[in-house]
Amino acid sequence: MALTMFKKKKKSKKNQPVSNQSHCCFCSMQCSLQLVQNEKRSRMKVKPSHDFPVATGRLCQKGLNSLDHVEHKSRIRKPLVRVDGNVDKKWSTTSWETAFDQISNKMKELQNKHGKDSVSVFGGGSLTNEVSYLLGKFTRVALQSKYIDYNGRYCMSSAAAAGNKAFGVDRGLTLPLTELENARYIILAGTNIAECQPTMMSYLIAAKKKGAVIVTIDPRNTKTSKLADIHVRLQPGFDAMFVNALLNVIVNEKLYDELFVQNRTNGFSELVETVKPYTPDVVEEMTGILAPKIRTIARGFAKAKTGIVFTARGLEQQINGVENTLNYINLCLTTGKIGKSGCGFGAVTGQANGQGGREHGQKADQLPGYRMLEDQSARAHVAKVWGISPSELPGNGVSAFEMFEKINAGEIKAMVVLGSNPIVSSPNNAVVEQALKRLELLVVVDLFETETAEYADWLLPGSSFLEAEGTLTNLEGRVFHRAKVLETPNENPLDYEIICEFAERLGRGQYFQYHSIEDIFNELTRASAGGKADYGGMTYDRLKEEKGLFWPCPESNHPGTPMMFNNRFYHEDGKAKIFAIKPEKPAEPIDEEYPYILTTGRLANHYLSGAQTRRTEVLNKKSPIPVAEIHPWLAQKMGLIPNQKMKIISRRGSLDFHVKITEGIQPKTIFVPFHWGKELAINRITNDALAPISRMPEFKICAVQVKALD
Ligand SMILES: Nc1nc2c(c(=O)[nH]1)N[C@H]1C(S)=C(S)[C@@H](COP(=O)(O)OP(=O)(O)OC[C@H]3O[C@@H](n4cnc5c(=O)[nH]c(N)nc54)[C@H](O)[C@@H]3O)O[C@H]1N2
Ligand SMILES: Nc1nc2c(c(=O)[nH]1)N[C@H]1C(S)=C(S)[C@@H](COP(=O)(O)OP(=O)(O)OC[C@H]3O[C@@H](n4cnc5c(=O)[nH]c(N)nc54)[C@H](O)[C@@H]3O)O[C@H]1N2
Ligand code: SF4
Ligand SMILES: [Mo]
Repeated sequence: MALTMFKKKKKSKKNQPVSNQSHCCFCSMQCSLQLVQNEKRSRMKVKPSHDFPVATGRLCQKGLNSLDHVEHKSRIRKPLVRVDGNVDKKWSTTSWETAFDQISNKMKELQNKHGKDSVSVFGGGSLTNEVSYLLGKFTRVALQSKYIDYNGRYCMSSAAAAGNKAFGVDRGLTLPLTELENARYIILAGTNIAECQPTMMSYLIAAKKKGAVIVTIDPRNTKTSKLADIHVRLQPGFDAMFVNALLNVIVNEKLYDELFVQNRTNGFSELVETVKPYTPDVVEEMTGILAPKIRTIARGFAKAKTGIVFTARGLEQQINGVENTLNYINLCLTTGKIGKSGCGFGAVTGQANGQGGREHGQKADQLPGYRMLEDQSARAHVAKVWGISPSELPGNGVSAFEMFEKINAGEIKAMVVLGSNPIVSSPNNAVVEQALKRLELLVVVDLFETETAEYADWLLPGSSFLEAEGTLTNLEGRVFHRAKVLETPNENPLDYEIICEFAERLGRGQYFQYHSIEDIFNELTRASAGGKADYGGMTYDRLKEEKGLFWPCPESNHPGTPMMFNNRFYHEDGKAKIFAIKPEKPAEPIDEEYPYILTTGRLANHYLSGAQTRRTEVLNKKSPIPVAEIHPWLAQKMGLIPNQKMKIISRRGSLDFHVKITEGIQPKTIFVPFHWGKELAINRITNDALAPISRMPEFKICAVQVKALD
């Protein structure tokens, strides 16, 4: 059988606009970069660019080195299949034709035997809007399966749930970054911007120069907290209680904005009751955070003319992450600091397209434009755009981690992983390992043989950010166009072409007739039109000319919406909801047997599962292995001396680490970065307890024992 779709298109591809302008593939800042010829070595080189309004002319070290992994010798350049069905874990190269044929036949065979839902898809937040959208459509229309979810579940799901509950919509930042310098008080909770969105620091520095007070809240002294006027070093898991103390002061001292509360919110009276017991003195007793410090922050924020609160994964990746986030939102809602210049709330999105990736149907319960899969009118709208009957659309699937549980339960037999490395990034990853081994068909589409791909039956070459044109949505909600700069190695098909080809082979090609990536975007805008994340008024031409547009942008003459909630929130009555939060314990509180708290997170030099940055020499040299950060008090208690290794033991297993002893961490807390695989993967021992609403795993808290090693 001849290759159906992409071959044809390859031939008709003419005058593809060539650009040397792109955007970094790593974090949600999406800084612009340019590829220039390096005269000495006749190689290309990355330089900052002035082609984008955000962080103009700036790149951090990850961006500057982002070409390295693209050109890396270990890039997968041809489709690979296991020799003799995986016995020795050896690969052999094969043709695309064979790969498409054999994989789609296996999918059909499994679906005939076990039902449509036996084949699943696991996507990612680095993918363009178009590929994210297409993965959702592919799962529901070509596979006709309900099982799709993606790595953003591990990332933004608690923030998304909180945004939806409080505001009626989830847009990470409710304001553009340029508003930071208009803020006079900035609270940064569980967000290490200096390492995770480094080029945002210039906005914070500008705010500080104009007189803003900056408060950071983190169990560690971070590179971000260096910029802070006040740093609150709390034990992981105590955010909700700490914020209740702030709200207690705001209520008791009548520092709230009465008019705003009355006209634009519901739920204030419950909050007043709930925060009553959490006086600064009581909370000092329970958390060690001094009462005067609590009062200073509460008064400072409430009385400031303008103020902004940002949160990130520190307090979101917990089983109480939704509630933690809601409480920080309460600071903005009670003081009227939202919907006007210099004010707002932001959950700082993480991945390159972490924002767009969660809007267009990669989530188990969502359709494009944030429509809900089980809402009848949403189904009708999207089915019409897709040319199918609403009854053909499957219902809700399950969250990312739960898909692995479904594999272990025998319900899911096959998985396509495109844009994630879940054995490194999922909690309690023994569950994932068991699942990957159990799958009858695992297809990984990636640039590299990742730790996850080691379990795959098929490994197909994925396209890098420099090769794939498309749109992405940055942390502000700004949708922009990223041009193609390089061809894929061996003229391999792009991710979207691979997906379309599978659809064709599954007999559903009629629904995937695109001539370019722009075609997919145009369909996405129609599918999202009328939804909350409305891209209806966007076109490639507009995105290119206007250097991006903020959603919602419903009409072709609509200017986009940089600042949210100026006049109304997204709930039916136009008001925001204040949720009174009673602080709850983590899934695994510390006890006598497991007396310390393990928390996990990031380093400036590595990105997520490390698939890309561990292959980037300059970065990997700086951070070659994970090092556990501990307080001198804990080191002394263990009898640990510098250069000695330690063992960290959780209820799920144990791992050995080199140690960094630092005053800059809450004494009972241990911090370990998660960018490594196998015996260096901290996710071997993290807790897979999931938040009830968002299904977010508790990456940030688990109880551990520690031991100094000889
Ligand atoms: N260099 C680099 N940059 C990245 C990434 C990367 O891997 N590397 N990943 C990107 C992605 S996908 C994401 S989601 C973002 C994540 O960005 P962040 O959320 O900022 O990163 P983390 O290091 O996971 O966590 C932030 C902080 O939370 C603190 N913390 C832990 N427990 C608690 C708690 O209970 N309460 C509070 N208040 N703080 C706590 C940690 O000490 C840590 O400093 O970064 C993005 N940018
Ligand atoms: N313990 C602990 N675990 C965590 C977290 C934590 O704080 N602590 N944070 C969680 C968070 S916030 C996140 S976002 C997850 C992320 O975790 P992962 O999903 O594992 O993240 P990545 O390493 O970005 O994996 C992306 C993979 O896709 C490939 N890739 C990149 N771009 C493309 C593309 O365009 N096409 C194709 N085909 N492939 C591509 C890369 O090579 C890489 O292998 O980790 C989560 N896990
Ligand atoms: S700040 Fe983020 S987007 Fe910008 S260069 Fe660094 S990693 Fe890339
Ligand atoms: Mo993330």
